[in-house]
Amino acid sequence: MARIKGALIGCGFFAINQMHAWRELSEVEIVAICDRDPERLKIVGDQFDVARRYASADEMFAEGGFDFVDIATTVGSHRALVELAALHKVPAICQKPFAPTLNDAKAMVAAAEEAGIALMIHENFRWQTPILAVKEVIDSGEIGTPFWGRVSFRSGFDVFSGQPYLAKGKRFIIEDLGIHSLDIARFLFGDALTLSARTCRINPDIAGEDVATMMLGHDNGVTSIVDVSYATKLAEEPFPQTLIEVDGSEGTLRLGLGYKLVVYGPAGAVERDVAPNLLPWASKPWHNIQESVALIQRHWIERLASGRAPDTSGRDNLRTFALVEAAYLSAERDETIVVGDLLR
Ligand code: NAD
Ligand code: 89V
Repeated sequence: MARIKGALIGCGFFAINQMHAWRELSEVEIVAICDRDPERLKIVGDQFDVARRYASADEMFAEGGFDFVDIATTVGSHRALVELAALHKVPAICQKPFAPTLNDAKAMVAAAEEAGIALMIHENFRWQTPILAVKEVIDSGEIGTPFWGRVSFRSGFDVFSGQPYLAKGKRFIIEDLGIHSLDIARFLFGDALTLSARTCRINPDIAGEDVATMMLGHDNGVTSIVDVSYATKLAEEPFPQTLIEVDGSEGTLRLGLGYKLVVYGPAGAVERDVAPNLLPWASKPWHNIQESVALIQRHWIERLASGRAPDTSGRDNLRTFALVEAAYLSAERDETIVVGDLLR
């Protein structure tokens, strides 16, 4: 059977994970790569044995010969590259954050829909094994109907060594990391009607906020707290674990440190180990994220084949991105934001 041919743009820090995950899928072949930095192009081209290498995405699209494109560049180039994919009618995956602004993201969704191409945002955190386990418990009804939740990511990890650009942006933790946590809150508790947020910057060497606390009022009555911090110095560094609490009408669940999930229901308490798999190419502590990359890429290939929209399609991700915009607006104005107003 012919393999599905892909092309990748952006051969930086995170793309290495994406290339490993593509190589794991026997039905996929990455036939072309692109990066404006010749050194990165050579490193990734040599490591993954890709012959077709381009400094310009325009040139790569002009020559074509691939069934989808995987955009792994930083946010500033996302809109132009997704619009280029739409122009050439090539289905596209775009890394998070979707775009610099919600208006850019809306324009990207419109371009993809007009061109009739699939667009998936690489929002991988909901694909982490422990998060999938939490979702399964909620859906099973074991703890009854959820009425309160917390999605928490608190760390003192030096994220800037691998991703130095994160220290420079006026927006930092909500746009980069909180976006994942907000998407998890949507995944577990549904869409949000309202959001209020407070932020602060503790690290004096960066430009953006590194602490944020957000309260979401979900459509179905659930209230959730989404709290993120890169200024939290703990005895045991949890990076990159997301901790979850859910209170339901019949019980509770707690996803704690070390990927331990405790479910307490009418039958008593049960503790489960929901640790992610350590894939052959992965390394701790990143293995949780790395496995989710493999899972979301498999999901893309399945949905490409079936013609169904991916779970984190561009249209779906507008709702996650609206929460990011709402959080910055709320923190700036010190008021609660009605999320639906941003999506009109
Ligand atoms: P990076 O700076 O290490 O790599 C980006 C690469 O893209 C660079 O090599 C750069 O030269 C290239 N590039 C930029 N614009 C280009 C263009 N127009 N044409 C060709 N090449 C171009 O960045 P990174 O840390 O790998 O992050 C990339 C994206 O991945 C970001 O959006 C980031 O938020 C995201 N990311 C996601 C996760 C996740 O878990 N989903 C984790 C880390 C990073
Ligand atoms: O998602 C990201 O871009 C990363 C990390 C997972 C470390 O937050 O910054």
